Amino acid sequence: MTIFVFDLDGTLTPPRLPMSEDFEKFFISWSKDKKCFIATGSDFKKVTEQMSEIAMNAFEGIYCSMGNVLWQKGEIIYKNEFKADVRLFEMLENYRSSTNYPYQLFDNYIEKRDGMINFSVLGRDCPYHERERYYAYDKEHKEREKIKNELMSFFPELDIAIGGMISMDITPKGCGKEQVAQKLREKYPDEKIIFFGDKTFEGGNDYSLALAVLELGNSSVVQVSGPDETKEILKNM
Ligand code: M1P
Repeated sequence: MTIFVFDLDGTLTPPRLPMSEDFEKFFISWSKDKKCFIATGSDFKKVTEQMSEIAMNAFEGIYCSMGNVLWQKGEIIYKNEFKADVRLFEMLENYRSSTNYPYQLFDNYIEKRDGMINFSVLGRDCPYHERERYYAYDKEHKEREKIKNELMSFFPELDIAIGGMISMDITPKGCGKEQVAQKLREKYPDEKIIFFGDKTFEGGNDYSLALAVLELGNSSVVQVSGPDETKEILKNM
């Protein structure tokens, strides 16, 4: 049997938006005789906002917060802790207060999740159009990349992944998405593992997991442009 692993935002759903009804319906029926997992940077609450309970139940397990928590059928199987250095928080506060971003900022800019921190200069409590505005600003000014590079030189023991549109995911080294590959291989020593992600290229937040999956052997990675392409590929499998 093949093990299918899916990133969430940009792969099964548009970023931070619900899975389409059509895709949910298709997926529930397609996955009936298969073993599927999600591997996402988001926490479980966000997954529940983007997917119906029936669709979530189509997955054998949901690795949240970069694989730092595993949910199975509504129960936590394990979770990791991350006690970050106080100087990290000071620097994050400083990036927030000294940003040159010229528009409104929102609350929830340092979100502590199990085993990781999500940091967004803009703040996670922003409406969707503000995400798009920050994303365009960041593309031009590379604010997140600059912050990431600076933080990595101060804290070499950390990993930082710029995954979505407005934020970055901070974890101890080795506790990023890549940890999901080993955990799956322990569970399924002989099965083929296929990972679907929209950012499996260098610099993307699926890259570390894509590399780790390929290193396992008897595995492959599928780069997709979005949920529509994921669905098309699954249809033909
Ligand atoms: O799944 C990709 C990313 O989605 C969100 O990113 P953003 O809010 O920046 O679009 C976050 O949940 C992030 O943790 C996650 O990696």
